[in-house]
Amino acid sequence: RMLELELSQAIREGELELHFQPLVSAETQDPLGFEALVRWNHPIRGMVQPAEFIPIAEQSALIREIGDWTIREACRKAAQWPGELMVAVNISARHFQLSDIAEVVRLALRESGLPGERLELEITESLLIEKTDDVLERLREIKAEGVAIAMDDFGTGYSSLSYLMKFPFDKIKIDRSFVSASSEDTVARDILRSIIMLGETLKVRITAEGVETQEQVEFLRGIACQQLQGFYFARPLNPADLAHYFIDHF
Ligand code: G
Ligand code: G
Ligand code: MN
Ligand code: NA
Repeated sequence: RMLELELSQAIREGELELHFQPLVSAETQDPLGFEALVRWNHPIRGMVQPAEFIPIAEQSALIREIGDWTIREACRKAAQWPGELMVAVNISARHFQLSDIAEVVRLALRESGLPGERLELEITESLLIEKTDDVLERLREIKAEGVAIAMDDFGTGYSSLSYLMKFPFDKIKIDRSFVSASSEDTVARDILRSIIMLGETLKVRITAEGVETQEQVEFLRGIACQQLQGFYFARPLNPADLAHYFIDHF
């Protein structure tokens, strides 16, 4: 495939870049950190979204190079940010299979100087479906570096609750479909309330994703959701927009 060939050159050519979307405190609306979202700045096609090229990368071993690069680049960038801001990196299940992620994380922290406590890895349930014991062991190894593990897209898979029993997640990111539905649907609001209570019981931090309206912010604050993320606060920011964001907020 044409795109696959080009993708293999993209890293070397410096065509991949990270955009960063803020996660804010629900209480103060101050930024707590950013989620790294990879983009491919293709010389002819323009900005290619991850939904287009991550699946292609996952079909080959390219996801290993892209994923390893993303971890190292996210740490390198975050080490230059003001204050104690954290950075969250999405890890695909296939990347986790192909790479020694714990080793990559250790290298990324060492070469950037970023404290492990300021890095978070976002994983989805698809990772936990396979070879659970091995995966859990490697996640523990990563946690031992001080790095937090978040369950991404919570509520959309088919076995989220059983995974919460099997592994001590530091954070749950509630899928944006619940936040979106909450504007119209009392059941969605009841589910959100229940997930917050679950988080309190398990001592797991909760982030609500896909926050787009003031009304959603107020509802989520009212039910004591701690962290918010979504277009209401900011879209994923390219390097120039991120620089402006820092000027405005620090
Ligand atoms: O940024 P955007 O909303 O277009 O992201 C679309 C999807 O691509 C999301 O599910 C997101 O988690 C995923 N994605 C974005 N960046 C990365 C990345 O660096 N690695 C992996 N594995 N997935 C990513
Ligand atoms: O799967 P994951 O949660 O990593 O997906 C992140 C994706 O969600 C990114 O592509 C990002 O652009 C998108 N996103 C972030 N905030 C919002 C939002 O408020 N609304 C919508 N529709 N998408 C969002
Ligand atoms: Mn994510
Ligand atoms: Na998510």
